[in-house]
Amino acid sequence: MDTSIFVSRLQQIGRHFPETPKNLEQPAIRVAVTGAAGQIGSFLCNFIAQGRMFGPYQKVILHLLELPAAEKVLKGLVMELNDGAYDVVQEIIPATDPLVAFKDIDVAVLVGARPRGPGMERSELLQANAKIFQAQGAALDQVAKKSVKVCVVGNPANTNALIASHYAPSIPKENFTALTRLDQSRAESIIAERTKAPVESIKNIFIWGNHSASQYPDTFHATIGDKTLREVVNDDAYLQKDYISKVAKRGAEIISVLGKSSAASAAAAACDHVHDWWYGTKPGQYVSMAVSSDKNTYGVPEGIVYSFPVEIQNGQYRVVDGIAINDFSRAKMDKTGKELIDERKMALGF
Ligand code: NAX
Repeated sequence: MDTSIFVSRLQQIGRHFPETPKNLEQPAIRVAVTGAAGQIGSFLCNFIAQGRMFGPYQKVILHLLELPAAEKVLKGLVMELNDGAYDVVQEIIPATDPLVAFKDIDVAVLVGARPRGPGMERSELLQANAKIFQAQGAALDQVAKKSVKVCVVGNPANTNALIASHYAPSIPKENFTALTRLDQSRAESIIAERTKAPVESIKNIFIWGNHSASQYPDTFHATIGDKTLREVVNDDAYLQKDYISKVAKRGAEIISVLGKSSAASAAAAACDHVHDWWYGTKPGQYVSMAVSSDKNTYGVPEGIVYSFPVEIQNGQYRVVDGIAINDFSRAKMDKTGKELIDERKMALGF
């Protein structure tokens, strides 16, 4: 865990602080969570309320969106959040209408999505989600702040982000992103387990492409302490085959062992994604975020939402440039890009 998060947790527990941190003077941040009463949504709301997304000094107003069928569960979640008496929560606005939930928001974490039903084809799943993200994109366009920062978690996350952006023409494309930070955390934790190195000593494993089985965790530029990751692991065959598939299939592995899908780790990754987008990354720290590919970076096709390594300052991310791409990486990056083009065609018809 990042030391600053650890320190902020301790401060949260302390409740009364001797100094007056700057954030106390900032207006409350309005953050919407969709699918709030679901597995990931409930963890996410609790984490935000405990200061994990914006720190312990920044007030938030939680806008929680659910389907009408889950309204009662949402009511229960709100009761529990109120009972937590969290310092950072200024107000909670539960809603079943996106036009209410997205009114004047600064941040949206779009978690609610249609899961894959039995016998459902991939194209049917994409089309069912296209309807949800079309409606939510249009609602964001109508009532959210034009500066709203959107992080899509609900799968297929990259293409859902693209759809929402497509139907929100008055909001810059750069404001629509999808979560691949969990894939990055998984990629780091698997290496930490194998090498016994502390997870915080592992830097700059990048996730390229889609949050799907085709994603490419690139270890060619990563380090562990003052050595290259490849030198420490000393097993190129593993890094180029089994490791890549282990990272990509970690979600399925969790389901097979736990009997349900990842929730707390996904919520923690969503907090880290938004936290770093809001406050910035540390010098030399790169994080994975799926973002609009419109700047024709690294030969990735335009018009998709593709995961790149980014660095962030003043609330603006920038794809890290100058990373050398070898033939192995090129092939993997092209494959995952092609899958995103296919998804776009199935969901949006172009
Ligand atoms: P759950 O089924 O527990 O919760 C989903 C919630 O969304 C439900 O409460 C449902 O009522 C609500 N919902 C559905 N459609 C909605 C809509 N149109 N508006 C508002 N609410 C809506 O699923 P959970 O385990 O929380 O997973 C949520 C999504 O995250 C899934 O699509 C899942 O595949 C995806 N994931 C994405 C990850 C990532 O890294 N990008 C990793 C974890 C997770 O697999």
